[in-house]
Amino acid sequence: MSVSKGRILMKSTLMLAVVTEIAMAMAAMFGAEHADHAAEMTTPKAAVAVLIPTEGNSVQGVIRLKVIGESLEITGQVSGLKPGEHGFHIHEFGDLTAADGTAAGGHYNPSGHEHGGPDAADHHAGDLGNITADDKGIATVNKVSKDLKLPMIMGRSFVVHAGVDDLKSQPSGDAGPRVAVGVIGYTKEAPPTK
Ligand SMILES: [Cu+2]
Ligand SMILES: [Zn+2]
Repeated sequence: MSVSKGRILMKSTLMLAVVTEIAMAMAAMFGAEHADHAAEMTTPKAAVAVLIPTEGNSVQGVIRLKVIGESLEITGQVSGLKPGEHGFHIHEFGDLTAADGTAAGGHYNPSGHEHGGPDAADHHAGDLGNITADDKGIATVNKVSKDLKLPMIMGRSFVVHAGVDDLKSQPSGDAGPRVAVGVIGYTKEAPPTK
């Protein structure tokens, strides 16, 4: 190898080292930026679920979730119901592939409690009790949960039942078939509800 060729080789090796260092520094910068974005994505402030009827039903609605301090506000409207009370829960999966809504799984219950009313000492995190439909079949939802944190339930689902949740039968309050289901998804800040 000639002297000049050796120099060029050394120079280019040096260049490569410098370029590599710059690339690594940039990657670290972008990496940090991505990490920030990831943190943003995992701390949602608002969410929405569009309820669609299960097979043979015409129940539908929109439920909005909004973080207010340490609580989670759950508001919305559900229509197409039989007048009276209907079990209303967050179920484990955001899977709507079954026509009868059963792919949504059981009540969201991360801490292994028994089923109960939302104010009972022992209840599933997803137990929201009942919603009440008026004589037009419309239920206005207005609940506040102190146990549920929005990041825990993103991608899970709301389920509305044909019957009343008795707040005590195991494992799900004997609320009957599922008449509507909706997956909880990210949204912009929810509009004012009051
Ligand atoms: Cu349910
Ligand atoms: Zn339950």
